[in-house]
Amino acid sequence: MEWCVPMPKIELHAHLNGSIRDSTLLELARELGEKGAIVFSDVEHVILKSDRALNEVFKLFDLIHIITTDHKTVARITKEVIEDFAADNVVYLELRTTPKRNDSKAMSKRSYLEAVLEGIRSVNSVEVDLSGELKTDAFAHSHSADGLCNGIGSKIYVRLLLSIDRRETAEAAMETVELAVELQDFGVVGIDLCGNPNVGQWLTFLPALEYAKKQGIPITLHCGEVPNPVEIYAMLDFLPKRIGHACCLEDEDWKLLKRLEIPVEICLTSNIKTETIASTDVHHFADLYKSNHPLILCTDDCGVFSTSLSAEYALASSAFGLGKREMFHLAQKAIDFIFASGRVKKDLKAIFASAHTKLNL
Ligand code: 6MZ
Repeated sequence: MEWCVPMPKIELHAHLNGSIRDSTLLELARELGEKGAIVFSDVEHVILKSDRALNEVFKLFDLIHIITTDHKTVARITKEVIEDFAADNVVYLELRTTPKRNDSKAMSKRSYLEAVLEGIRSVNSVEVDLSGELKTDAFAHSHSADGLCNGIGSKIYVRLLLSIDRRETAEAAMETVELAVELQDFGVVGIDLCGNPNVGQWLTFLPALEYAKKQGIPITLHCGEVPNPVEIYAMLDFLPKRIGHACCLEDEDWKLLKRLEIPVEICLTSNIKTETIASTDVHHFADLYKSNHPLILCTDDCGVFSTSLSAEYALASSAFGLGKREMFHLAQKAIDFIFASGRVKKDLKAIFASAHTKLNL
């Protein structure tokens, strides 16, 4: 399905530390091994393995975080991840990451984010639009009409979602939301709640999430990755702008989700590799698509699950019998669910309109 690659695409659910190139992770792990901080031969096979159940994925993230959490590396992986999405013709990327404090590296949540922003600014293989949503910021690359004319591949809009990890405290969650409020001028457009769904309580994060809502920051929640009816109901009742996964909803939850028209970020490969969903044959994509429910195809962790957004489109196309035109329409529909401003939506509509003609659809 080579046609999935040239198609412009929108990525709304991608975790920074889940999207790292294997080659970079191996190189960094080898360096740490040489310094005696880890045993490289113990971690090499863990990095290269791509099928792992949900709980194992979070063990891998603990290892990845040991390898990546210093300022220089955070900037490097951010740059590479953006370059990789741009090379796959992703024209708008909402990249999410958990701001981390790491005292041994003199890292605060704020300095972690500064490193992420530095990584974005250092991308030079493609023009990056990181304009603030409130006013033009000092870090923004110029927004040129040329980028639009050149179309796909020459420019990528990058926005950030700050994630709250379910292992965090209420205070740490609040600190993340405060940073999101403060950094709206620097490309931060939303808040995400993520992490091991078997850890932590929804109520711990509610004050921070309510504060974000009050401040007008859009919120997306990892919802229903494991069966947890009480939490799933509470999450839907909170009225997030989007939810991720929605694998373990019950009949009543589906009804509520559809009535509330909450868009769902669908991560097919992730759900199948983590065994959250047995196969595409029983994946909820089919029912949501048939019901015309808002949904967006996403990668989740393209490094950890060895995928790409084009591969996710190809998989959906073959698994659900959708043709080139339907897939293009699905990609285009995602514009309605991005967290960036109306100006960006307008630009994206122009990019898709021009691609529609060019791709002969
Ligand atoms: C829930 C996930 C996830 O934030 O360090 N993360 N949370 N479900 C998933 N499905 C498989 N995949 C990734 O990126 C890594 C973090 O993203 C979350 C986890 O909290 C993980 O530690 P950052 O850039």
